[in-house]
Amino acid sequence: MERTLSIVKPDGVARGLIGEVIKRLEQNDLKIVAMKMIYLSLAQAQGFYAVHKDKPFFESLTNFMISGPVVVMALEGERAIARYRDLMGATDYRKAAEGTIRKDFAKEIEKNIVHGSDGPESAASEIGYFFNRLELVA
Ligand code: IDP
Ligand code: MG
Repeated sequence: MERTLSIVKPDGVARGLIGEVIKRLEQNDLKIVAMKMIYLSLAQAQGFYAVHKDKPFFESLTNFMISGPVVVMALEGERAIARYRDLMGATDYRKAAEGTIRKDFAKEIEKNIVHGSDGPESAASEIGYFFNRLELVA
């Protein structure tokens, strides 16, 4: 069993895609073990994306992430990290496989609907960034 962090980004929330994302998680045996809607501060968004702080898109990305509320979830399942990345599709929606969330809904490389952890270390630190142990069920 593995856990991973999922975020429905501000574009996904604004476009009414929370339910669509959750439906795909539930249909693919990714169990939601924690969930909340939050409005990130700039400092919180910068902290979350600290690994990208030297990238040219960092300022734009962090401002996008505070442009509206997000839905943050911790997911659990067999190979949850990789299986959720497969459901999301490639970062660039133009390169994402058919039937993935990003292929089906994203319109820009930055505004790509969802976030997902990229490995066991980032999953653990990202879940810990948003949830304490009491907030994780199961
Ligand atoms: P990921 O979300 O697929 O893991 P990362 O490389 O970790 O992709 O990038 C984090 C986020 O930064 C992406 O989801 C996207 O919103 C944004 N991003 C990544 N690359 C670019 C880019 O080249 N231009 C603008 N935004 C980007
Ligand atoms: Mg990433």
